[in-house]
Amino acid sequence: MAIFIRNVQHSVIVCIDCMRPQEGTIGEPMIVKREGQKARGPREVRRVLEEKARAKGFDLVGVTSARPLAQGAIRLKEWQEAGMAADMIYMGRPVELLSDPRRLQKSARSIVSLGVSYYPGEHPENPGSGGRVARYAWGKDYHTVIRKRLISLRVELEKTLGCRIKARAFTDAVPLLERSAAQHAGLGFFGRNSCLINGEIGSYFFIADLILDLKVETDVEGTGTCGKCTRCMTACPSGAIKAPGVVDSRLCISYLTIENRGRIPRKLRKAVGDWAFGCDICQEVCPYNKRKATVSRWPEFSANSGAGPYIEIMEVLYIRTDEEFKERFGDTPLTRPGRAGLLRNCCVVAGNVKLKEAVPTLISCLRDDASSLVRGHAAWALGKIGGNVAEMVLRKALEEEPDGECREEIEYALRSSHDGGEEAFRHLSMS
Ligand code: B12
Ligand code: SF4
Ligand code: SF4
Repeated sequence: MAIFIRNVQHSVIVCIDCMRPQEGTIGEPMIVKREGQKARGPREVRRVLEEKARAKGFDLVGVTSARPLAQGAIRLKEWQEAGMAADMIYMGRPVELLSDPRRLQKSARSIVSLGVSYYPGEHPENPGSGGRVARYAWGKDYHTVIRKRLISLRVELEKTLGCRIKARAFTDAVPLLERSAAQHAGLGFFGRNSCLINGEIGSYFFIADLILDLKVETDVEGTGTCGKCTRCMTACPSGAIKAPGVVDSRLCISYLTIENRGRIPRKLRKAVGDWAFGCDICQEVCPYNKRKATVSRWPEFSANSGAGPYIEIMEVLYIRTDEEFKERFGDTPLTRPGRAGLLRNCCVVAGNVKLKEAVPTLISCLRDDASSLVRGHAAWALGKIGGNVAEMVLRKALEEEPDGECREEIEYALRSSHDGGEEAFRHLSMS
């Protein structure tokens, strides 16, 4: 019987009876049959995969071949050319790279696409001082949680199939069109909100992948339809769904509050509402989710295992160092925008909900925060909330502020504070 013993450089297969090394290291995929074991065909491998993946808690299992994702590539190119990737450098990479699994792993033969429901339940009502968090981020950091299970799935497959498997395991972490691959693997169809929708569980699920050098029987493509429904397109508060299945990141609240490293454009701030991290509106209105969403079986994604449905605006606005930030949010997805990004978002929420209690905290941000991004957005929020104290503090800050963009925000805030804290809300489109 053969098992694998790993060292840092490569894996070595040893016989556990005689403990002698056997042939085959990483980079040289080979099948080592156990004594008396029959070779397994692609169909049998598919069966074993299904059984093991389900036992590990994956809700959806599908397989497609490791061929380039041709249709997705065309749509991706159009999307990139229209500037819809905004400042996400990794999404501007060559289309050939993002659409070809073999560029990630030369020996790839199959993509195993897995779905994990993260649905933690419905948002309770905002307590008033909360910044809303998108459901996928209520719990622990899914990258780490899912990857662990993917790796242990691969190990179990190796054990059961008795062969070395070269695999790449990831979720939302490498340049590959995961939704396209998952659609080919039968996990669902593209909704008009561009999310992959599964007829049984809706769209609140992560996609996780194992790229394997093993031939596995493939599944039929995912099919389904939105029919005449256009609810997501109508409900999107910033008009980000430009056409069915096409989301302009520059307008999407999820992008603006998570991936965006700079300012949230002023004309889009009102649309952010109370979303402090991500946005679920185009999924909330979806009839598939209304009917089918069932609570995740993974305890790591439950509301009380991480940040939960709301973060306390005033608490977050007092986080002044990266160490404090890491301590508070370290094992959750909320680290993605960084400390300054999350505080920026909380300022926008405070301004939108006119959180008067947050004025002292916003003043502290404006005076003491090391990031001009935070100072500028704090100024905006003070301008929105208005009042004599806010105006006085803004005037003083204008004299002392060294950053040009930030001074411009303060001037704007002073103007809107004059207008009674109300900013004219103009047309949202970027064009
Ligand atoms: C960049 C990115 C974003 C960007 C851009 C989103 C976008 N729609 O493109 C931003 C930051 C806005 C974002 C937001 C969100 N994201 Co995101 N994101 C990604 C990422 C890294 C790449 C997506 C991408 O390739 N976009 C480029 C466009 C061109 O591709 P696409 O949207 O998939 O479009 C495809 C369709 O058009 C399809 N297609 C082909 N033929 C046809 C035909 C028809 C008729 C249609 C309609 C479509 C279609 O081909 C295109 C290419 O695959 C993926 C992970 C990954 N590596 O794939 C996660 C991913 C898509 N995100 C995910 C999630 C959970 C979210 C959010 C829900 C998070 C939140 N709550 O805030 C929102 C949803 C917003 C939305 N409506 O899309 C999940 C989606 C899971 C699912 N069930 O669909 C993914 C897959 C991560 C994961 N591994 O689980 N995201
Ligand atoms: S995530 Fe929010 S902003 Fe983005 S497309 Fe959906 S509804 Fe619009
Ligand atoms: S809300 Fe309607 S149009 Fe949008 S994805 Fe769901 S079914 Fe499709």
